[in-house]
Amino acid sequence: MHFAQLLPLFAGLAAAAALPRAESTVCANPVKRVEFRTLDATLRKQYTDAVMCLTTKPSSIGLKTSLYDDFTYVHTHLSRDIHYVAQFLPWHRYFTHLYHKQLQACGYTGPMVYWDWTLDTKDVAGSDFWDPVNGVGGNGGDETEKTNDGREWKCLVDGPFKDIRPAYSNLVAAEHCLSRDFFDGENRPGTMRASGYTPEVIADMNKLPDFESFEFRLENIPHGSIHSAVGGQMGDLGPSSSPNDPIFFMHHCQVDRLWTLWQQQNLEVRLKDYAGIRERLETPGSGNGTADGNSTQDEIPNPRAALTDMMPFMGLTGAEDLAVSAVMDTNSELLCYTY
Ligand SMILES: [Cu+2]
Repeated sequence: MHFAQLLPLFAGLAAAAALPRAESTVCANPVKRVEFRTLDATLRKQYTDAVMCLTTKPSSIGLKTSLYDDFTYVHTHLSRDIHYVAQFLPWHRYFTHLYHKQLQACGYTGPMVYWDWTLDTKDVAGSDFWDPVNGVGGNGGDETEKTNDGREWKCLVDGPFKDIRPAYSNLVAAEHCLSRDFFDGENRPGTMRASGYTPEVIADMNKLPDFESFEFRLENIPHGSIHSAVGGQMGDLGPSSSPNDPIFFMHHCQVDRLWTLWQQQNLEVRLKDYAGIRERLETPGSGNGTADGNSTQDEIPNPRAALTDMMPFMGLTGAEDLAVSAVMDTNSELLCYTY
């Protein structure tokens, strides 16, 4: 074969390498995810009905509790592996995707939905997102329930989810009412920490140049502000049973949307940009000790993340553990959605 004959091949390879996506792995018709409030009344009802349907289905991981509770159970048990580490974004991306699939199995025919909280920052507590009929229901009321892990929950008073009885509180089996407790750290509801997720804050975050700084900002500021502002189960910090509140998934869909939009600014680089801490090691003397018993007071650096890192899902809805690289691109055969 002459060198000249190889040239077109080389040229072809170079062009393929320059494309951010390999043709063969791109999905044909990515589904466009939308803001919850833009669903028409029929789809909105389908969505909330499908959430309720999850509470009537058996566990996918052999528990005595429902499929609904599986999501909380898995999230709580993996809490330390999936928060304040690089995996935070890809793990919750796939978790939300698995949830959407189960909603579909329960009759929901629309796309996964997000709650774009940047639309509500002028008056978060007064937002129509909380509408009892067209929204997700509002704040918890005066009625409370105590669980045997020492918590007291302000029960929801309205909305499509008010009768849900989550089975777990952190790692404890403790059935209780669904709860919210709007709080900004000083006042109830106060501003609901809106300064952490205004359009300006998000625009500023979008300028961050690399995954590690972007992930850190997104997880700690907007994501964390919403969790603590909504309170109740959403405010439940590690080991977190926050998926108890169905709005968890609309919140994480929005977090995933922001990551995707950030990736879209430079697909070629950002579909592969993944870095940060792989796992948070136990500090010596904090309980677990070191595996070899060779306890030392020296700082052990947290191991660094890589695209080949495997994400655990504990068999949730039959899912296998997955490499981070498998979910970097939402426009893939596996995920097949866009925003
Ligand atoms: Cu989480």
